[in-house]
Amino acid sequence: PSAPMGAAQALRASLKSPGLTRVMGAHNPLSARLAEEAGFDAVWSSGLEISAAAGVPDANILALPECLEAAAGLANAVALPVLADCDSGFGNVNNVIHMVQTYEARGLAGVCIEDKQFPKLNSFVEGNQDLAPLDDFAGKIRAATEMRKDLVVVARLEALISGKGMDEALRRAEVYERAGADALLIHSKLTEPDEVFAFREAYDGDLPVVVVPTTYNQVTVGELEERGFAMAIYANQALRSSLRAMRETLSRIMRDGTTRHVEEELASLKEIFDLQRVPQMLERQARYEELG
Ligand code: SPV
Ligand code: MG
Repeated sequence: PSAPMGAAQALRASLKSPGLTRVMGAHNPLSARLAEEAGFDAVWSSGLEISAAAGVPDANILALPECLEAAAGLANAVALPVLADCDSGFGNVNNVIHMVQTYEARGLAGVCIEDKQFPKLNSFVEGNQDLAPLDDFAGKIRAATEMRKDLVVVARLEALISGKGMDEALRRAEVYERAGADALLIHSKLTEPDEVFAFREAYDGDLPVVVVPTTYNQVTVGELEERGFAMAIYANQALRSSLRAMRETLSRIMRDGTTRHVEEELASLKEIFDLQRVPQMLERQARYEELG
């Protein structure tokens, strides 16, 4: 029997395979396990989700060690490959080299870096969305791909977010491909998928193309496959659904003065215990205590 495929190899194979790779955003091991249980192909260690869970803006307020700890926690909890959102690489090319080495050592399958300045600001927040100089970012991609062993390196294009337009996105795509990127992520904040479709159509390189359909939420897996995309990242829907559910439950408890009316909408304690792997723990305990 051959050795089990490493996380990076699994992600690479999935990017290259026909059909759309479906990736779910997570911010903690519990949510990563829910993504695995639901049947997603991979997990996205979302900067937005991890920052939001920490109660801080998605603006490089959390530093590399905190992002790495969160991402490694996801990778530890699931058998799925984890693609880590690494913002603009935590600084300059030196930070990117350290990033690649530490993320790879902790079992991440891939890293994604975006061509914005450090500190970055979440793409959907009004404010400074300026691009990094092309050469600086190409240098980061080159450094990342030369310093990694197997880690997948995704180059994320923010030209459409920053208002620099399609030509700039295409020009940069070509440069990042030459710098060794394994995949391109084209980001858009439009409410229709037209501009990511136009990018996919006009880009004639060889790299798989990744999308994050957050604002153009009507797009389907079938359409994305038909257009030739390799991967879709559902970056924040799990966090947003839990937020809504928690808010409603909490206000109901305040209003009713009892938890009786919310009880039947809640996950059971058994569901929690199962996600914590309590049955496995008890089984192991019984086995080893018997041996001892
Ligand atoms: C994230 O999930 O942190 C992302 C995707 O980078 S977005 O929030 O759309 O920028
Ligand atoms: Mg992010």
